[in-house]
Amino acid sequence: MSKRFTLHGFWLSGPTYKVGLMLSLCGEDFAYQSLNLRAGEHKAPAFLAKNRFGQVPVLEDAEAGLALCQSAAILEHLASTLGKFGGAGAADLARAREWMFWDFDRLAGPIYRSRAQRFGIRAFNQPIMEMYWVEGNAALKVLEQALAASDWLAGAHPTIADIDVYGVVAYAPQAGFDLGAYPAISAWMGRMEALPGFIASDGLPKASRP
Ligand SMILES: N[C@@H](CCC(=O)N[C@@H](CS)C(=O)NCC(=O)O)C(=O)O
Repeated sequence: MSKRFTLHGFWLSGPTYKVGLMLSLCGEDFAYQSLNLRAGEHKAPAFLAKNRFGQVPVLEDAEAGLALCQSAAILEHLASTLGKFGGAGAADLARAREWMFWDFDRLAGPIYRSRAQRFGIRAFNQPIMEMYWVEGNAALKVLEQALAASDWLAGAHPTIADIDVYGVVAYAPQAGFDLGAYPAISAWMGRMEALPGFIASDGLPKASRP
């Protein structure tokens, strides 16, 4: 039987992981379409018809008749359509959205890009890498303070904010950031990893599956 959700992505992609993690935590089995980014499959007309921005991830929701891009927007769609991880009310959801916007504004850039440099995917010069180091640690400090005061980022339970931000922080060690200096973040990661259905950042399928 064909599945409701098809995730298009790449197993090393952090934004793809965020969506895979959300689906898995929601207990949703999903089809997976692996794209070869090196070969430029994400810029081919067939894929651009699904995502005009030419990026992974894309989530197709057959029931809603939608192909969605931008991981945070996808998380919000899943939270509302599945009724999970959207918070206990409008205030939690509003707070969760703040964290997701902050994530791509302050946290994801330094961490994803430092990791890409280490993996040889991007080549930044030394001053840029130093800037990412300063910015990444500044963002981690903000997160550390929030998580020292509260178990979860938005409300009393895990939400899409935690899933979104976890999908960046999980790569911090690969990017060269020492999470040992952030005890509240480390404890929160332990709570995330104990959630039923959790998958690790290397747990995305490496090949397509129906
Ligand atoms: N803000 C987007 C970022 C997506 C993104 O940067 N995807 C990368 C892979 S991790 C990509 O497709 N890069 C190829 C490109 O931008 O051409 C999201 O959260 O979905």
